[in-house]
Amino acid sequence: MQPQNQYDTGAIQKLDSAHYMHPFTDHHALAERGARVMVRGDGIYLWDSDGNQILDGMSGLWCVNIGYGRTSMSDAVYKQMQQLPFYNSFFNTTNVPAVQLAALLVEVSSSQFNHVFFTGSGSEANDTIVRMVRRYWELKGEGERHVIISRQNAYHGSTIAGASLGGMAGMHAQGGPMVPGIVHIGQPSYLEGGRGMSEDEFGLVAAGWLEERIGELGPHNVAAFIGEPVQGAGGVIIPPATYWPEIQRICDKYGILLIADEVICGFGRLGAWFGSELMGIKPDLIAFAKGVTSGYIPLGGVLVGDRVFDVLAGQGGDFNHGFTYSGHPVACAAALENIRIILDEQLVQQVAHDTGPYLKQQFGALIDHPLVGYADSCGFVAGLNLVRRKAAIVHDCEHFGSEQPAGMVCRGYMFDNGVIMRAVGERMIIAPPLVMTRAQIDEMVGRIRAALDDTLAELHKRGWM
Ligand code: PXG
Repeated sequence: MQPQNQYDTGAIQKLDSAHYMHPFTDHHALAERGARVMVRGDGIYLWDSDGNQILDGMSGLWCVNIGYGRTSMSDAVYKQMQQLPFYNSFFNTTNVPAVQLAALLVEVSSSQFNHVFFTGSGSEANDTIVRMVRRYWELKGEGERHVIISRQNAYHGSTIAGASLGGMAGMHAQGGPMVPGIVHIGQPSYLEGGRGMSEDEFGLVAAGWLEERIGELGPHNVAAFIGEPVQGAGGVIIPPATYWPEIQRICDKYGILLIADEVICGFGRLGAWFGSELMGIKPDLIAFAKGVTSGYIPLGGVLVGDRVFDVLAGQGGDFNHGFTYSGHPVACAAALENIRIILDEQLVQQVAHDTGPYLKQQFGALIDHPLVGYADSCGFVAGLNLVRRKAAIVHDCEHFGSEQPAGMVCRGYMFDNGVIMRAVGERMIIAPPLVMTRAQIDEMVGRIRAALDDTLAELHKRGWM
């Protein structure tokens, strides 16, 4: 344990705001407030430079699946750095960790996957997928099939193709024009679009938007559909059970490639190795990142189904695509150790059969709080909606006004109560480390409840309730 007072927080914050340009950040506001400086992690807890202990309900950024402070991870990385810190996979060369990891990923994924392409991040994985999908149809002699259908409020990354695939209005509004040939349909958000329907009815309606759009575009122009099994950054949007099987049926009907972006949902997050298994679909391509190394070292990639691989590796010659760090030996060594831990500790089964159902029960019980209008979870992602006035039918709940950012107020009280929970508008979301125990779930939910109480008192004081 390090001494708590060795950091000069003010000095670090000053230097931070002088030189460090942060992702997705209003630097004017950051300079005024100063950044929280994280200095240490162990298990499910973080410590900041002022010595505060915080329970990390977000696994870093949806990624530290095995928790912090795993010395076998640092050992694996150290050993690989000493042995061979880098070599590329171009020009007929390979390296042992990359080969072993590709084989292991094939083993833990479903049977259509026999090949893996490595990238450095989830965004690069999705960029790779755009190029793979379009190349696939060129090689099939159907080059006009280039349109990729995605969804509003999806998140697929921050590179130009990632942002274009994503459905975040705020991202499309900046740095355009976006990549052509990408269109968006509505998201399967029951809260947003399901008024007057059961969840299952709404799932079929939302999937039907795909078929409608294919009809408008002409099926011969459509290359693929991409979606996150559960939308993460968009606010943990858990689709009705009927949604994904219907999407699969529609893709099959028109011969369209199905892509699952599992950057968040992969590696046990939903209580299955990949979210697509849980949703009962058989994607042709899977984008992964985050949980593949639990974030200890950056790594991403694409699981390439046989349907696509057989064409790309057929008569077409080189697929002219790749990164310096594709198959980076140190990142692959980290992933191998991370997956060994997930397997040895049976974390996927634990989330599926023990802690996931327990989280559903304990987190779901927050619905009795006067601020909570809706709460749901899937494996180890969960969200609740803050409302001004509750109603028996969720669509009748009264919302806060646009000048009343209740989610941001609540997020502050979460920090003050020692738990990290994210706010997406009025929806408060978590994605805890998969190693979290039942007792730690109780502790987390207790802290969340205390923060909700503080938020309620504050909102009354402000006259927002
Ligand atoms: N796809 C999905 C589904 C993601 O969640 C990416 C792709 C991009 O991965 P990289 O490694 O390039 O960041 C992500 C990343 C948030 C948040 O606010 C979520 C992500 C990234 C940044 C912020 O929840 N997910």
